Amino acid sequence: MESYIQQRDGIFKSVCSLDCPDQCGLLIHKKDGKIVKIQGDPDHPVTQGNICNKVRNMTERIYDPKRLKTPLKRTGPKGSGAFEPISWDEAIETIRSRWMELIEKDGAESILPYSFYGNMGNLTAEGMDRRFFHRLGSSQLDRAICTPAGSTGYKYTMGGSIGTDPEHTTETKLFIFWGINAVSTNMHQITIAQKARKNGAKIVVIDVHKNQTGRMADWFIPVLPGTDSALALGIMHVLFAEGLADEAFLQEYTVGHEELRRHVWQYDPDTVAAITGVPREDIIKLARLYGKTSPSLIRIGNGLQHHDNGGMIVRTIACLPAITGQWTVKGGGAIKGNTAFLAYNTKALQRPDLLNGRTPRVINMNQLGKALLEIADPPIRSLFVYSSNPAVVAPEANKVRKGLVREDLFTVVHDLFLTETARYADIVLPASSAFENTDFYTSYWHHYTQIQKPVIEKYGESKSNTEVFRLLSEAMGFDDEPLKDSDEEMIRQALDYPENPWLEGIDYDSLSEKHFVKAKREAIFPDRLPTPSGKIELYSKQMEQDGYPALPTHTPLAETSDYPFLFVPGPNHNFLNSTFSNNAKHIKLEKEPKVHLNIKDAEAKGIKDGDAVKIWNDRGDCVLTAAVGENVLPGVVVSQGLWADAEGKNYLVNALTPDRLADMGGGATFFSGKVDIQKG
Ligand SMILES: Nc1nc2c(c(=O)[nH]1)N[C@H]1C(S)=C(S)[C@@H](COP(=O)(O)OP(=O)(O)OC[C@H]3O[C@@H](n4cnc5c(=O)[nH]c(N)nc54)[C@H](O)[C@@H]3O)O[C@H]1N2
Ligand SMILES: Nc1nc2c(c(=O)[nH]1)N[C@H]1C(S)=C(S)[C@@H](COP(=O)(O)OP(=O)(O)OC[C@H]3O[C@@H](n4cnc5c(=O)[nH]c(N)nc54)[C@H](O)[C@@H]3O)O[C@H]1N2
Ligand code: SF4
Ligand SMILES: [Mo]
Repeated sequence: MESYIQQRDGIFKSVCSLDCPDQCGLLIHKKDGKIVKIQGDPDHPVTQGNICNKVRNMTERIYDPKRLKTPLKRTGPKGSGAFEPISWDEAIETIRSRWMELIEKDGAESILPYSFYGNMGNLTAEGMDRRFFHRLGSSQLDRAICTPAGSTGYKYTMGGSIGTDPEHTTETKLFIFWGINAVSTNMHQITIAQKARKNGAKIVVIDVHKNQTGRMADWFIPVLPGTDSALALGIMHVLFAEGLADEAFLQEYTVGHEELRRHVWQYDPDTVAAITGVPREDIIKLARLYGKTSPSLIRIGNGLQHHDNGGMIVRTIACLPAITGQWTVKGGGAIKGNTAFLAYNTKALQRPDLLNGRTPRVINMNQLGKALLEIADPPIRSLFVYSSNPAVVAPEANKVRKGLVREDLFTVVHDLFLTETARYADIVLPASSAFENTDFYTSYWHHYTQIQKPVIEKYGESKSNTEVFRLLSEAMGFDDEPLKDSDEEMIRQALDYPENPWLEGIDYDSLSEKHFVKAKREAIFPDRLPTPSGKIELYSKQMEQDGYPALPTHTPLAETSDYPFLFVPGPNHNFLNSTFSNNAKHIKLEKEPKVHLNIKDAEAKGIKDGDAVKIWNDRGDCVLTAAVGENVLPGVVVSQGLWADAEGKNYLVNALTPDRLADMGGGATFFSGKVDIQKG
C-alpha cells in the first residue's frame, strides 16, 4: 500500500477526519517524519484552503503526551483511572478468553459494540468492525445519536438525503440558517453566504440562541425550542394566502398540495406567534421575504432534530422549498444532508451476510444507561467502545456511568486518549489517528469523496480500527475471507456500486490520483425522487402507514415535568463533541463552559453574569458559568460544549438530558429536557 510515511519531509494531501459536514481538504507539512503544520488545501473546490482553528491546532492533539501508547489493563476501581501497560498479545488474549466465556454462558448477544464517528473514515467507522460484530453475532447498535430523526423526516418529504449542491449556493440570494450554528459547525457554508452577501444576498438565522451565527445574520429570529414546525406552517399559511406559492411547480412536482393548502389554514400568524414566540408581523415578513426571493436556500441544522418532535420539524421545513418552487432554481432548495449522492456499497463494506441468518437484538445507543442497567435476557455483560465517548456524549449520563461502573461488566475501550469512558474500562486499546491510517471519506454536505493515505507512522503501539478487528477476528478463530481484506481491498469493494450512478468514476485509483472526486450529480427532477410517488410528498401516505399525520403538523414537546426552563445543551466552537475537550490549547480557546440565560430570568433568580449556576432536574445536575443577556428568550437556558470531567468541577450537561427517543428514527432528544437553575 502506497503511503507517505517513508518521505520524512514534504507537504502531503489529506482530508479532515472529524464529524463535520465540511470535510476539508488538508495539506500536512512534515519535517523529520513529524507533522509540523496543518493547513487547508487551496485546491479543494469547496473548502478552498480555509480550515477551522480546531484542526489548525490538531498537531497538539496528535502529539499530546497524554496520548495512549500501549494497551492498558485496569488496576484500580472502575472510573478511578488506575491502569498499567500491557502487551497487545495480553490485551487481545484477555478479550478473547472473556468473550469465549460469555458466549458460552449467555450467548454472543451479551456483547454490545458501541461506536460513533470520532473518525468519519468509512473503513474506520463502519468497515471491519461491522464485519467482525456480524460474524460474532453480538447485539447490534442502532447508531441514532446524531441524525436519524431529521433524516427520517426529510426522507418522508424528499425521499432521501438529497439537497442543493453547496457549490451552487454562490448564486443564492436568501440564506435561511435554521437550527444550525453554522459559523461553528459548517463554516464553509457561511463563507459562501458571506460572499453571496456582497452580491446582495440576505442571511436569516432562526435559532433559540443568538450565538455567533445569529450575530452575523442580517435578521435573527429567536424562536422557542421545539416550535419550528409551527413556524414553518405559519410561513406556508402566508405563502398560500398571499399567492406567493409556485403553482406550476406544485402541480408538476408535488403530491398533496391541495390538502396542505387547506390544512395550513389553521396555522394563521396569530396562532403561530402564540406557539413560537415569533411576533405575527415577523412571521408575515419572513414569509414574504421567502416567497419573493429566489434563489433561496434553507440550511436545515441538526439542532432541530434533537427534540421530541424533531423528525416532524425537519419533515415540515423540508416542504417549504417545494411551495416556492425552489428546486428547479440553481442555488435554491435546502440542505439537510447530501449523503445520497455519495452513497457507496455498504453491504460490500459491512458484510451483513456474515450474520449467517442470525438476527441479533438491536440496542439504541441513546439508551445505553437503560440497556446496561435494565436489560436482562441476556444482560449486557461486555461493552466494546470505539470512536465514541458515551460517558460524556450520551443522554442520561448518570445512568450511563452507573452502568459502566458495574463490576460484572467487561468493558474494552479503543481510543487515542484515556477518555472519561476509558476510565471505566477493564482493557484500553490505543488507537492511531486518522493521519496514520488508510481510509476513504464521503462528506455529508458537499459532493466530494476523498482518500486518506498514511502520512505519519503509528504513534507508539497504536492501531487503527481495521487492524484491531482483524486481530480480534484472528484471535476468535474466524476464518472468513472478508475478515482478512486489506484496507485497499475494502475501499475498492465499497466504491464498486453501479446502483449509484452519481458515483461513476469514483474509485480507489481515481482517488489515489486526484485525492478528491465529485459525484456526477445530475438534476434530480422532474421524476427521479426516491419517494413512493417519485414526487415531493407534501402529503405522505407512507407517514400515515407508519402512524404519523400524513400532513406536516406541530406537536408540542413531550416532557411532563414542571421544571421551569427548557435546557438546550449544544456543541461549542472549539471542540468537536467531546473531542478536543481534553486538549489544553482548545480548552484555552473556549475558556469556560457557559450557560446563557435571559436577563429577566437571571434577575428573578438573583444570578449575575459570571456567577456559578447550578442547573438541575430529576436526572442530575451540573454547574456552569452564567452568561446573562438577551441572547436567549426567557424560559430557555442554553449551554455550549461537551466538556471533559475536571477535578472539583461538574460540567456534565448530559447528566440532565432525557433518554426519551424522538418521534422518528429513534433519534436523541438532547434539547427537549426541562431544568431549574439557581446561583451555585
Ligand atoms: N465546532 C464544532 N463543529 C461541529 C460539532 C461540534 O461539536 N463543534 N459537531 C458536529 C456534529 S456531530 C454535528 S451533529 C453538527 C451539529 O451542528 P448543528 O447542525 O449546528 O447543530 P447544533 O449545534 O446541535 O444545533 C444548532 C443550533 O440549533 C439551535 N436549536 C436548538 N433547538 C432549537 C429549536 O428548537 N429551534 C431552532 N430553530 N433552533 C434550535 C441551537 O441553539 C444551535 O444554535 O456539527 C458538527 N460540527
Ligand atoms: N448534550 C449533548 N450531547 C450530545 C450532542 C449535543 O449536541 N448535546 N451531540 C450529539 C451528537 S450530534 C453526536 S454526533 C455525538 C458524538 O459523540 P461521539 O461520536 O462519541 O463524539 P466524541 O465525543 O467526539 O468522541 C469520539 C471519540 O472517538 C475517538 N476517536 C477518534 N478517532 C478514532 C479512531 O480512529 N478510532 C477510535 N477507536 N477512536 C477514535 C476520539 O478520541 C473521541 O474520544 O454526541 C452527541 N451528544
Ligand atoms: S473540523 Fe470541519 S471545518 Fe474544521 S478542518 Fe475539519 S472539516 Fe474543516
Ligand atoms: Mo452529530
